[in-house]
Amino acid sequence: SENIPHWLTKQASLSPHATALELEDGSRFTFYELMEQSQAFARKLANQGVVEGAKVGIFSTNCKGMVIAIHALSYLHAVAVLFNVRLTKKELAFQIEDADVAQILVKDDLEDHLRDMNLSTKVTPYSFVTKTEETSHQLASEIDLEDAFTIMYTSGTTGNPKGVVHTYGNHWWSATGSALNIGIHADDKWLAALPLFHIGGLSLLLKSVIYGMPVYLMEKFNVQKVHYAIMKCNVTIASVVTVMLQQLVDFLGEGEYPKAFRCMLLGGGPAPKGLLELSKAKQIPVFQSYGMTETSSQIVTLSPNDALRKLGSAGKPLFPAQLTIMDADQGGVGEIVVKGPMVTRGYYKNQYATTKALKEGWLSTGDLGRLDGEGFLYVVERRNDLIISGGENIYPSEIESVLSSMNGVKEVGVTGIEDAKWGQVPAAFIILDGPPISEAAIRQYAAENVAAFKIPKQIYFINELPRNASNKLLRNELYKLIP
Ligand code: S0N
Ligand code: AMP
Ligand code: MG
Ligand code: MG
Ligand code: MG
Repeated sequence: SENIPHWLTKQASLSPHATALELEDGSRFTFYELMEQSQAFARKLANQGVVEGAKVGIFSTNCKGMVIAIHALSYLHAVAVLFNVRLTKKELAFQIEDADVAQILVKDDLEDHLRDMNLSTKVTPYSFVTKTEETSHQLASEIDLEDAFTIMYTSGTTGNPKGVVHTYGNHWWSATGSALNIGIHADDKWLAALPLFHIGGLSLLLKSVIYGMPVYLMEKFNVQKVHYAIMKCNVTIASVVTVMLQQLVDFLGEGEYPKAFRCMLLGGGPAPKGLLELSKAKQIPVFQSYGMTETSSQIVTLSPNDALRKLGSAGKPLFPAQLTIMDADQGGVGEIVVKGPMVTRGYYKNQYATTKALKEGWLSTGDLGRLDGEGFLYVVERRNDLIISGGENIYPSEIESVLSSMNGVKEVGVTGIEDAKWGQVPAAFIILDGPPISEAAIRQYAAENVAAFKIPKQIYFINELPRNASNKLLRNELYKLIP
């Protein structure tokens, strides 16, 4: 084991009066207050039956209660399983079962949503925990960097989603690696408009505790509100996905952000070159990055010094990380393989997937890329035909298998098509083997099975799917079938 002091207790001792959290209503909480409230919540959770090592689900949009719940679980050495609130009942039920979730903490206003799902797992609203009496439970004073802290689900080409396990050490090194690139300034304030249930959001919350830096927490992204936070609330760094940056750039118009705003950390998917050029023209300090749930957020980032010179590159691996391109073709393009202490040790209870992805600490990302002469990474193609819509992942194979299971549907091919707002959206190409089915019926069936952002935006009824000699579906030729 490799123990350090509990990070929130430590920060509350180092900078008790410093602001940890600032909310949209202007309220602020210091590290000392955050520690006290998280510890109290932990003692109440202990009374609610949360034991060491328990997997506790969190179903929540961003709010103070979510922040406290996350820290409270660390005081109990419990593991937080963070759910995407956009999931359908089926998707959620799978993750709950797979992660051995003992109970789910839910933001009060989402409780009905979960109740409607009629899950068999105990569901506890934040306010119910708050009303519980505290036990005199012994809380963790140390963190073991090798212990698991969070689990987040990610899909794959085939089969079911996998629970990516993050240790405390993964988060610690992710925060450290980022600081060694972006730096830590005394006046920093990091804007959280990304959901905390994805790693891009969660990672900045943990940076706050590790750096002693305030987070400006937003319940959900809203272009006016983010613009306001950057212009008026002394935010110096913001994490965004492409669709957010696009809206911000449009909203900024001829204006300019304050000089103190020093980093727009862009991640979660590709960024169109035009958007990067536009951002450059407006002097928005965009830091492109490459990362994934498995790498506990960015693992490659373009530093400010190189940002303009290397537009379109995702940068260089962070200080603690290594990167190589495997089986490169003549143009130097091959699979991106990464290693570092921020890389997950594996998928929850899934040795098969873990062994397949990780070899001696090297993670096969499945993404294709190349390095230029100076070692800058260019991501060329995403893994497994992955579609990224507004920062959310969609695997064509998942939609294909869902739609194929519909009565009267014979075969399905799904591919991403360009979308002005979301970057990409899924389109389905369907062969029927019975009477005609309406598009609405197909969308309805999809809606029962998969999150709304995965429902095909375009549906085409066709007679034949493009396949190669060995009958493999050629997804990148599907677009040719669009009439
Ligand atoms: C873009 C967001 C905010 C859009 O959601 P919004 O506006 O809140 O939508 P709603 O009002 O809830 O719904 C309105 C309609 O829009 C549909 N919809 C919502 N989202 C999507 C979507 N993504 N694609 C398609 N449709 C969508 C709804 O279904 C609804 O439709 P109807 O009315 O028909 O039901 C939201 O999508 C969002 O928050 N996206 C970002 C998610 C995210 O965090 N992605 C990143 C994941 N990856 C990582 O975390 C790893 C990389 C990383 O760590 C990182 C990433 C970014 C920056 C920094 C880092 C880092 O390294 O630190
Ligand atoms: P997630 O685990 O949901 O964050 O998804 C990570 C995936 O997003 C990666 O495996 C890539 O396919 C894609 N991705 C992340 N960063 C970039 C980037 N800079 N350019 C292209 N694709 C990216
Ligand atoms: Mg994912
Ligand atoms: Mg995702
Ligand atoms: Mg089904």
